[in-house]
Amino acid sequence: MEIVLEKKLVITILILLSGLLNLYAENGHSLWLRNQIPKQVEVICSKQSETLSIAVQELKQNWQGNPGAEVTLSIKFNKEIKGDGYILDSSGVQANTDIGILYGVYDLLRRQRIEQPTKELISNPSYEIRLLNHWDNLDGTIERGYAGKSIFWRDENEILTITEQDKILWQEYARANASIGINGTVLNNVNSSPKMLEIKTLQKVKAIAEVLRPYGIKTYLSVNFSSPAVLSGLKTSDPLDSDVIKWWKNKVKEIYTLIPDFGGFLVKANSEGQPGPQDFGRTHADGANMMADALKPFGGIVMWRAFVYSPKEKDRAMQAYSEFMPLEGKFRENVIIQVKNGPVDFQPREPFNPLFGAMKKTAVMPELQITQEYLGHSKHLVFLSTMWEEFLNSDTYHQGKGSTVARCTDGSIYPHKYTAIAGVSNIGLDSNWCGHTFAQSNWYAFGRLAWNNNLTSEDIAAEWIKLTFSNKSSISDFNDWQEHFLLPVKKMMIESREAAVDYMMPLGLHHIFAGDHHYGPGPWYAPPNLRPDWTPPYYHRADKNGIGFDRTQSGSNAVSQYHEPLSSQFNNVNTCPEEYLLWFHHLSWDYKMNNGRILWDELCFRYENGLNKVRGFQKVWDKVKNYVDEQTFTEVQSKLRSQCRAAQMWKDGCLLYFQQFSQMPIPYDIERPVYDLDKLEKMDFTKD
Ligand code: BDP
Repeated sequence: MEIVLEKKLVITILILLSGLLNLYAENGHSLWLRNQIPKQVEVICSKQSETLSIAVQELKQNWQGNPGAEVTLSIKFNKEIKGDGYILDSSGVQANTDIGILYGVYDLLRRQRIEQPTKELISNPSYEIRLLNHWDNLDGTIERGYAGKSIFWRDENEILTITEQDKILWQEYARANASIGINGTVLNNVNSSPKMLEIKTLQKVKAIAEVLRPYGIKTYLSVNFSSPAVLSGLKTSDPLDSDVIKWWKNKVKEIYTLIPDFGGFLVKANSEGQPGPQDFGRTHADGANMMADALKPFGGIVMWRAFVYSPKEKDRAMQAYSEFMPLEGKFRENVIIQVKNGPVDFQPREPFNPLFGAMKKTAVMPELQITQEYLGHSKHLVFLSTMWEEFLNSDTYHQGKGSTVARCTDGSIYPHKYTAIAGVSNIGLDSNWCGHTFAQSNWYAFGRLAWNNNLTSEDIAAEWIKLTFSNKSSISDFNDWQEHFLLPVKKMMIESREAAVDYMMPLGLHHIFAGDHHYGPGPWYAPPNLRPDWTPPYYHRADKNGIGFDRTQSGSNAVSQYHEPLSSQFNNVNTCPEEYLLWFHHLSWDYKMNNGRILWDELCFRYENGLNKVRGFQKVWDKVKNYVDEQTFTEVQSKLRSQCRAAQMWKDGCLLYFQQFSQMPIPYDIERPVYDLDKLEKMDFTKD
C-alpha cells in the first residue's frame, strides 16, 4: 500500500514538474493531448474489454471536470447512434460499440480542456471509414514525407525486428488517431513493393495491428498488382486468369489468419508506371472486382485509386473522369473509388475532381493530402483545413443545388454499403511527428473533418490551438491569452492557405514547380527528356499572347465534365470564378479583371500579397513569444523565415519569368524583385 502511494506521489510530482516545464521546452510529441493534472473521477463501466479499459484510464488520467464526479460508460443499443457514434449527457457516455465509448470519452475530455460545455449531444461520424494513407516504404523512407523516416518500417532485411520503443510509438500513434476518430491506416506506399505481401512482412503487420486494434484502428495495405508474378513466379498477373484469382484468394486468407480484422487493399494501378489490369487488356473494374471477391468473405474492401493519366492525353485533368465514368456501376459493392480532391494532383488550389457527384452507382471516397508535398513541405505554415472545407462544400449540382462533394460522398445523397475518406499522412519519426508544429493541425483537422464534414475550419483551428498551446497551469489570465494568442494565431492559420496560393500559384495557376521535389518555383522547368505533362509549361501555357490552360469548349473541353450550371459557368470567362481563371482559360496579359486591373498587374499584386502575408505571419509570431515555450517559439520562427524566403523566390521567379512573355513592367507600387531569374533557375530550393 505504502509503495503504491509513494509511486502515486512520484507520478504526481512528475506531472506537476512537466506542467511547469511545459512553457520552457516542448518537443511537441504529445500533440493535442498534452498532460494536465487530473481531477478525481469515479468511472462506472459494467462491461470489460481492452478498449473500455483505455476509456476508463483516459478518464482517470485526464479528467478536468468536477472533482469527484461520477461518469457512466454504457453500451446499450440506440438506433439514433450510427456506427461508432456516441451520446454525451450528464451521466456520461453512451454508445453501441466499445470504440464508440472511447470516442465519446475523448470528446468529453476535449470539451473539458477547451472549456466547451457538454450539453446533451449525439455525435455520429460522417464517414464510416476514416483513414490515413502512409506513403511509407519498407526500407523506412517515406515518399513525400518531410518529418523523418517511417514509424512502421526501418530495414527490409530486418523486417521482424520490433523493439519496445516501436510499440510505444505505435500506441501513441493509435491513441492520437483515436482521439480524433481516425479508424484505419494504410501502412505502406501506394507505389507498393510486392514484398509487402511476403509472409515475414505480414507478420510485422500483425504485430502493428495488435497495437492499433484496442484503439479501434484497422490496418490496410497498398498492394502491387503484379504481386502474383513477382512474388510467386506466376506466368501472369492477369486478373481473369484462374491461377491469379486463386493466388489472391489464398493470399487474402493468409492475411486474415494473421489479422482477423484486416481492412482491405489500396491499389494504385496503371498509373505512373505501376502495373495494373490494363497491362493484360483488362479494365480497372476487372482488376478491382477480382480483389474484391477475394476480400468479400472476410468483410474486406478495395480502395481503387482513380489517379491515372498518360502523356498521350490532351489534358491530364480530364483523364480520371474519362477512364472511370464508363465503368460506373461495374464495380462490386466492396470497391470504393478513391479520388484525389482535384483533377490534377493536390495543388494549392484546384476545382474539385468532376468524378465527385458524377459517379453514382459506384462508391467514391475523397483522398486528401495532409503531407504538404505541394504546399511548402514541413517548412511552411499552411493550415489545410480551409482548403478541405472549400472542397467538401463545393457544389457538384448532380442532384440539384446543394449536392456538395461532402453529401455526394458521405452517403447523404448516394447510399452505398461503405463510405470512406482518406488523408495522405504527414507523420514520421521526428519528435513532433510532423516536422512543423503547425503541421500537426493538419493531421488534427483531417481527423475532425472525417468525423464531421460540417465542422468549420475556424472551429477546428480554435480547438487545436487551445489543446496544443493552452496549458491551464501556465495561463494566468485566459482573456489576455485569448486576445493576444488565440485570436491572432487563429487568424494566421485561417489565412495561411490563401497566402500560399497567392505566393505560389494565384488565379488558377497550377503545377509550376521546379523539378520533382515540388517545393520551389519553376515555371521554366522543362528538361527535354521529360514527359510534357511533368513540366510546368504544359500547365501554364505562357506565351506572348497570354497565360493559362484553355479548358473551355474551344480548348480541351474539360468544362464539359462538370454538371450544369458549373459547366457553363467555368466555360464563360465572365462567370468563371477568378480563383480558377487560369485553370480554365488562356487569357491575354491585358485581360481586364473585375477590379479593373489588367491580368498581368493582378498577377503581380497577388504574388506581392502572398509574400506580404507571410511577412505578417512573422510579426504575429514574434509577438506571441511570451505565450509559447521557447523551443516551439524558435522552431516556428525559423520556419517562418524560410517560408518568407521561399515566398520571395516564388514571387520573383514567377514574375520575372512570366514578364519575358508579357513584356510589361511590374507596377510601381510593387516591390522590385530581389533575386535574379538566372540564379533562381539554377537554385536548389530544397536546400534552404
Ligand atoms: C503525386 C506524387 C507521387 C505519388 C503520386 C500518387 O508526386 O509521389 O506517388 O502523386 O498519388 O502527387 O500516386
